[in-house]
Amino acid sequence: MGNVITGDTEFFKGINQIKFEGPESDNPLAFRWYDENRVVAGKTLKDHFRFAGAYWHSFVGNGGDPFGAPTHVFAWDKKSDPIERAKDKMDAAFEFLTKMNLPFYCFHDVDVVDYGNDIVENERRLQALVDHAKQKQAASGVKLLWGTANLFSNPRYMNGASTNPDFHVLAHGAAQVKAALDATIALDGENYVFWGGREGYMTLLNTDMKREQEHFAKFLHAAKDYARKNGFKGTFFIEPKPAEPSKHQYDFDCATVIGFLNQFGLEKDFKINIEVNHATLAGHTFQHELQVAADAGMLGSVDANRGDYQNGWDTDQFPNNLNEITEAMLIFLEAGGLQGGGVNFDAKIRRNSTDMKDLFYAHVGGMDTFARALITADNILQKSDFKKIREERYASFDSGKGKEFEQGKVSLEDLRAYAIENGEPATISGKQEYLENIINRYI
Ligand code: XLS
Ligand code: NI
Ligand code: NI
Repeated sequence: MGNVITGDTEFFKGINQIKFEGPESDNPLAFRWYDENRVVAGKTLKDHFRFAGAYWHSFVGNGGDPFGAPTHVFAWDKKSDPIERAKDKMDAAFEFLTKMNLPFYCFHDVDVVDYGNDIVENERRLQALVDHAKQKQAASGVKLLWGTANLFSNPRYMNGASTNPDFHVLAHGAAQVKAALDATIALDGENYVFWGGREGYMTLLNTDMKREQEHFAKFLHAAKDYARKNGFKGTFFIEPKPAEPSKHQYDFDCATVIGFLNQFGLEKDFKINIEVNHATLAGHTFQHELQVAADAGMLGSVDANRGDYQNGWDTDQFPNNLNEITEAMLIFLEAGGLQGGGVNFDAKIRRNSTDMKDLFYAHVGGMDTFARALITADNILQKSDFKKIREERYASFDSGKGKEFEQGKVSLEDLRAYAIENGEPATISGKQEYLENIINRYI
């Protein structure tokens, strides 16, 4: 555990560093499962997860919604000078991260400091905060998991950034990405994310989809080439989401993104950042998306949150569904974990969660959910017959004609002959309920 780092003011007064106390603890501000030093499947929980706090939800998001004004009024959001205000916010962020024992953080450029419409002035502001962040990182040991540029909030991006029909807007997006990459590199950021909220369309009536996607690829190549030229060794992540704010987003889901990366020669530098609630919006489960990415060798990072069964949008609630996360951790462990990334809490406390402590409860719950799920998944893999049952379903491909088929040695005529020779197949149970019970038994 590192030290708590505060600035001149302590923003989260009366809250000490969150410690592991074990499952018997009644302390709501203690971990019951997340013991960062506990070794599971050969690695500490700290190293498995590389948990990160998300700047935008925790220190910028203010509880405002389309129907009402902000409900979260922050003490670090008071000063009139944008750089001084941003420094207070960063002091608060590092106080929270270190009290929460989060080893990483993630940001968009505009989360760190407010941007106007003057590119050079924006670069100056971001640079000032990079200098401040360097000191904070050095003092605390907290690291930057990934940086990104917000290419969706400013009105100029209403028709997209890299996929905007107007080249002039695309160039503004590029200027912003350049500065965000410079900041990420200066802060030893381990990865860089592209989430294309407006890289898509509202209607095909005014959209040349093929051309826009080609521009998207060119843009990503330019960003990648610039970063590599300037010493960035980390991984680029694409974060899929099917819709919202665009009606249709080009990075719809993992399978779509993998196809795109392969088509445009980006597959060596890019992997995927999977968000739980985006998976469900795409009509998949989180587990499905993890498996698709893992099978392609592209399981890079995770944005942790959860959706709401009643809603068709990104509610970004904190993870607390043990069943869902345990199933996900089975895939995570079998894939050998994440490639370069970590588990970033892209989640926000509710509009009516207005105590300073609520942000801590939220992260305690999320970190404990992942820890408990990973421990459970490891037990399932070690002690139950879960893997054996799955393997046995495919036993007919382990020898004889089945094996030859996998080796590409069997023709369609051979298959017909085999079917005739062996008659009608016996029914074989998939044992779904049995397997579901295993999950609950080990939780
Ligand atoms: C929005 C996305 C966003 C990305 C970063 O739905 O999840 O927060 O993670 O731009
Ligand atoms: Ni996200
Ligand atoms: Ni999201």
